[in-house]
Amino acid sequence: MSVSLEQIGIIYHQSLPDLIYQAQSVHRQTQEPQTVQLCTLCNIKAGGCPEDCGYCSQSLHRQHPMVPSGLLPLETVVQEARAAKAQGSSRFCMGAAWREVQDGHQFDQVLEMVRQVAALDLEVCCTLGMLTPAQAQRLKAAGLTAYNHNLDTSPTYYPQVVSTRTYQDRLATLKAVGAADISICCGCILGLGETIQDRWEFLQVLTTLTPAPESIPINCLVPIPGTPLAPSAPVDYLEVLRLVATTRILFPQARIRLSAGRLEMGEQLQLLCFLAGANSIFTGPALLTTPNPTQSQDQELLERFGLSASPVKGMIS
Ligand code: SAM
Ligand code: DTB
Ligand code: SF4
Repeated sequence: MSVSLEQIGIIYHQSLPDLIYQAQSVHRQTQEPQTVQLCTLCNIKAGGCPEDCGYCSQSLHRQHPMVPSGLLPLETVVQEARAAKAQGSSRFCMGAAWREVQDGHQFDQVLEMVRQVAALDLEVCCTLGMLTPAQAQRLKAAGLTAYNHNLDTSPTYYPQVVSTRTYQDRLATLKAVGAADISICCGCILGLGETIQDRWEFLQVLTTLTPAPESIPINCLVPIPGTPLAPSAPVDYLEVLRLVATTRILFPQARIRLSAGRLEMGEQLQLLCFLAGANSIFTGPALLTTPNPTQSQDQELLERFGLSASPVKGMIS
């Protein structure tokens, strides 16, 4: 399915009540409106990344790059996944500050992490940078549910954000992921200095992916001191809301995940986003390198909204 920019613009610019009503209607037909999926992130390899993404603290291109970590030990990662499940997460996402996956011992270790996390009956996601089709097949064989690989913005604005890879590189990895029958998780960042039209173009590209994305993380830029894009102006909250609603209307089946920036969003904007079709959050005290609401804050938030975490397999609720 491909949708024109004009059609996306018409959806986006409806009156807010009409937009939210349409998004809620779609949401109620395709999703369970009382539940929110909790997904816990784990940074299995921090820092030392050769890419120059202008928003990221883990890049080697910073004036004071962070001290890179080695790959976390298998037992630590599995322990974190167990703890995440005990706290209500049904999905566990392992991120590595790599440009691309390289075959060898470290990738073999990651495959073992995927196997052991999958054995806990959790959805398993990885975000490891670029993949070859063969690497995607190996991840699938290990039990990977989904692969997160963000396009971040429009093809036209992309070169302002990162210069060490192209949009086409990103699309090639997404193609390899889809061909291996792994679900696609592909999101954006709002607040990189892009225009509203860039955000529509991002959504338009998403509509051309096969298979359609199973999950769409919406990140609001967390401005990290020392990163080139940190001085960008924050995004008006209604633009976040309109984008979430438009995404829900265009992708009735996808999980829409409120990702980076929830601390800055506050309770009211998160509530509006849930009303507009968001139905997942990243949980845990940290995202990759930046803070996130605590487990008890999130539990309280959901309770106050009358929402509950999506069921976790093998747990009595
Ligand atoms: N290195 C891999 C890659 O880039 O695909 C995986 C990890 S990377 C940190 C995962 C995603 O986090 C990026 O694609 C970007 O969308 C998001 N991200 C990174 N830094 C961010 C920030 N400061 N604010 C919001 N989102 C951010
Ligand atoms: C995604 O779209 N957002 C998450 C996850 N996928 C890997 C990462 C957000 C990172 C925010 C900045 C940081 O903590 O360094
Ligand atoms: Fe590396 Fe990913 Fe950060 Fe880009 S976003 S610098 S690829 S860790």
